[in-house]
Amino acid sequence: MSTPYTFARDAYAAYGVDTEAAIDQALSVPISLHCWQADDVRGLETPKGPVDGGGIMATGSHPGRARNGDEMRADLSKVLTLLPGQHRLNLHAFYAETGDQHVDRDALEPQHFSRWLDWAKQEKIGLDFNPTYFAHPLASSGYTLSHADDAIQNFWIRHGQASRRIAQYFAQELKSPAVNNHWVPDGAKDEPRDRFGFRARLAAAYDAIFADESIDRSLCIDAVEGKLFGLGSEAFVVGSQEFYSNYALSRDLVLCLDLGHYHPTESVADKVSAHLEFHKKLLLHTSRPMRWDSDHVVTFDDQVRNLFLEIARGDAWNRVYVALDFFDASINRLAAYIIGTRATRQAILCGLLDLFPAMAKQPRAFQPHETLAFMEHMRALPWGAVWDELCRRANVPAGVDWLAEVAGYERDVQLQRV
Ligand code: RNT
Ligand code: ZN
Repeated sequence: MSTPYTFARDAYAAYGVDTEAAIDQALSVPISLHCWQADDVRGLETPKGPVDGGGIMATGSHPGRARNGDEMRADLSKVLTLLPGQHRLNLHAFYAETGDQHVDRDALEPQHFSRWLDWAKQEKIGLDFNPTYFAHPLASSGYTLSHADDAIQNFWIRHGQASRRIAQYFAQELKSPAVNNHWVPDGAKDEPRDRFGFRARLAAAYDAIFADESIDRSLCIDAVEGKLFGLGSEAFVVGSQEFYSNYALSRDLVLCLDLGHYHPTESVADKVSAHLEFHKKLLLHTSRPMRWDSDHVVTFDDQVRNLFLEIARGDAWNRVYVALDFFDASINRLAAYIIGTRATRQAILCGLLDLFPAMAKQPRAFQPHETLAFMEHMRALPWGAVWDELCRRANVPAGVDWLAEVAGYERDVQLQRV
């Protein structure tokens, strides 16, 4: 019997593309869900740090935000039932749960995340980690690891060191390497007098963090993330793209590319082969910058599609870690997760449905206009029917059939949070 999927399978087979293999592989790529969409990047510390989020900000006041770790985990568990494929959870250090006790960032230990770890075991997923170098009184000057005051800089170095011990512990407990991503907000709103000093101090601080030989680098996978600018760091970002590309390469660390961290006309897809010629691995933060690094929910846009098409063309699946990074407080937060994660996996699937590998076996080379014509044709091919089949095989709702689940959960759970 002919179904939308068999029709699509045959349409792709005509170009030598195996949709069955694409579905299997697309399901197997782990996507790390960022915990911070669930609570609008607030964190669970008591007392809560300053509202200043280091230049990142969730806007909106849709009701139903998770107010504590239990609510976050409940929301994330629900989300996971509505997503196809392999997932992980990406935790930030300020989601430690320390009860009545105040534990500062430099004193955090694995035990402060035991509830997250238990949850990850129950969900059978791996954990990733991020030191939190923002939303803290010692970050209010706008500088952390590059701070000129030794006492402040050392505090953040100790936090970075603690984060690696925590990531390593997660990896050991869950038998799955944990990516530990370092991003600092350090920078200046207006033209600084000194740039050299800040960059020298940032490199020295990271060197102190990564010098800890008790950390097994095959368990704690350290990544570093640069950006172009932030709110309050418009003129100068200490950890710029060039800084981190050079730093990661020279220290054998993973470089993180966030889709929102470039000038809007730059193509992140184009950067992949340039970096992978030299770097061993990349961490990808999928996001959607709208006019600026606004961290909108990821959609199936050209940036995301082209990024994963490029990963597929380089057969670089084992050289990238895929993680999400967006936060929108103006819409239902479960839906935000589901839309953004599905869009990311749809782009992975479409990368795997690329027509060109099979066509490259043809005896004659393509002319540029033919390449362009096939690229356009790929948009029109019935990938949506392949996606729906992927969802069915993963036993999750296809299409937008998950909306009813989100509506029920909003009514019964989220809107009861008053
Ligand atoms: C900030 C970076 C960073 C953060 C998270 C919360 O611009 O993208 O990844 O979004 O650490
Ligand atoms: Zn990011």
